[in-house]
This record gives sequence, structure tokens and C-alpha cells, in this order.
Amino acid sequence: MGLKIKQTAHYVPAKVVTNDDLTQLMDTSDDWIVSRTGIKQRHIATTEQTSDLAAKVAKLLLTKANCSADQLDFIIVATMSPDYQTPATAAIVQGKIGAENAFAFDINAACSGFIYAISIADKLLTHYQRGLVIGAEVLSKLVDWQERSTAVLFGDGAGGVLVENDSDNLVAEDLATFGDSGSQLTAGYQAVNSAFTQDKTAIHQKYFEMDGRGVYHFATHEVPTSIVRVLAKANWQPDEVKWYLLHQANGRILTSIARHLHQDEQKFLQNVACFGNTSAASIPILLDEAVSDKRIKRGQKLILSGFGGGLTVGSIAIIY
Ligand code: 4VN
Repeated sequence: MGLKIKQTAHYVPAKVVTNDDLTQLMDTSDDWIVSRTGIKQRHIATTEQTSDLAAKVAKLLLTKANCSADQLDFIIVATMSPDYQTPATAAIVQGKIGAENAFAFDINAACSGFIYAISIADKLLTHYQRGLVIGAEVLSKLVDWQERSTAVLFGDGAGGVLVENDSDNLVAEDLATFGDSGSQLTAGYQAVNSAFTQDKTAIHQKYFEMDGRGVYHFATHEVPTSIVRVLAKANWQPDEVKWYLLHQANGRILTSIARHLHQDEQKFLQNVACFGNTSAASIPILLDEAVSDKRIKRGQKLILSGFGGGLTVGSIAIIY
């Protein structure tokens, strides 16, 4: 017995912001963004919060699985852009959908969050029967819309899976964290500023700050390494894998990683053009799209790999 993905779903806010739209706000161009990142547009929330996107996904998953909310044992939301510090976004979702028998909590592993959450869900399923794992982000809250180096990259959205204790489809996992490089990608610093704070003049960065070259280098080295390790643990050859679903950070990074692994780029699913980088939501959105249009079929071997803030990386070998 073990983790089986029963259903997939995704939801994105309706508003689409194109690269041309961004040229109204900052000195950039469609050409620059497309050639450096592969991104053509992103969905941006105008009123919806992270919990609203996640609750939509939760409801879609229950409907698709023909399951009622009271049959859920747990809800995990992976997010780096929660509604609040407390309550957890997952708790808000639990309340919104009326999952009265479920415990709920968030995890933050940035762009690796969905993979880390699947790993946790797999362990929970030794004691529980059924749960939701959702990646949900409103990154537009954390973007400095004057800063062209980061503002062009990110988008909002949510995706998730309903998992059950069934056949053991999670074959292997590989999670790693490089906290000593964490300053290369930060957002939402929470300043210490109480009645007891002396110097209140310090400048604190609320928005995304990224050492683009550093994070790019990290991704092109540590992601292939993690994938090689997870393949070895699964006892799979790279060629046996039908699809590689990687965090949609940037289209060029995916090309580089495919080359490192000597794999056809066509095996690396890509939707960064439509959604931009949605951090913890990117892999489950990609998964749901490819399951829905029947590229991904039952029994196929998949590698899912997330990487980013922390710095973190996480890969799983899974049979769909
Ligand atoms: C993982 C990665 C990135 C990321 C890093 C660099 C980058 C995305 C730098 C060079 C620039 C184009 C953009 Cl690898 C971000 C996250 C956060 O989710 C996670 N883009 N670029 C250029 O000048 O070509």
C-alpha cells in the first residue's frame, strides 16, 4: 500500500497579463521576456486570495473524484504566499469546503513545495486513507511591479491532487536543501519591529529579490543531480521515463536540464508560456493539463522535480 494520485485539478484567476501589458509598467519587451524565459503571459489575481484559488482546486478534486468533503483525512497546501501567517491557508480551505474530518496545514518549501508536500502525504497515508495536496500561490503580492528583472517571471494559480492509500505508486524520492544559499532568492521579509526595537530606520525588502545568475546556476547543476539520484533509487533508466514534469521556472532552464540528462526536450512538459512561474503551483498545474489532454496515462513512469527558494530541490519518481 502507498500513495496513489486519484485525481488532478487546477484553477487560475481569469485576468491574463501579457508581456505587452507589462511594457506599460516597466522598461521591458515581449522579445526580451520570450527569448530569456519563454513566458508570453501570466494569470494575475485581482480579488482572489491564495485560499480562494486553493479552495477552487479542492472542490474540483472532490467533484472529479466523486468524493464528499467529509471523506478527507488531511489537506496540505504548499505555498510561499499564504493569506495570513495564521491561520494556515490549508485551514481556511478546510473551513471553506467543510472538510470536517480533515486536519490541515501549510508547508513552505517555495518552488519545491508541492514535491515536499507529496513526500509528507506519502508518510501520512500509512495512518490515513485520503487527502488533498495543493500548491497555491498569489505571487503577485510579493512582486515589485517596478522591478523588471523579477516582475516578468511570476504568475498566480493553483493546482493539486487527491491522494489515497492504495497501490504504492511513489517509487522513490530525493529531497535536498541548501540553506547556506538561501539569500539568493528571498521575498516577504518580516522585520523585527516591536515596542522594544531601537532602530526603526533599517530598510527591509518586502518583495522578491533574486540573484538570477546564482539561482540559474543552482538549478542547472542541482536539478539534474537530484533527478539522477531519484532514478537510481527507483532503479529506472532515464529513457524509461515517459514524461519529466519540472518546476516551470524558466523555459531555458528546462532546455539546459534536458541536455544535462541527454533526454529529448519534448519529454519535458512545458506551460511556462501561459502561466509564467507559479512556484509551488507550477508542477500540479502542469500535471493536470497533461492528464486532462491525455498525454499522461495510467501506468506511465513520471519524474516530477521542483527547485527554487531555500534553496531547495526535490524530485519524485512516480507511476501515474
Ligand atoms: C528557480 C529558478 C528561477 C530563475 C532563475 C533565474 C532566472 C528564473 C535569470 C537570467 C535572466 C532570465 C531569468 Cl531557476 C526562479 C525560481 C523562482 O521560482 C526558481 N529565471 N533568470 C536573463 O537575463 O536571461
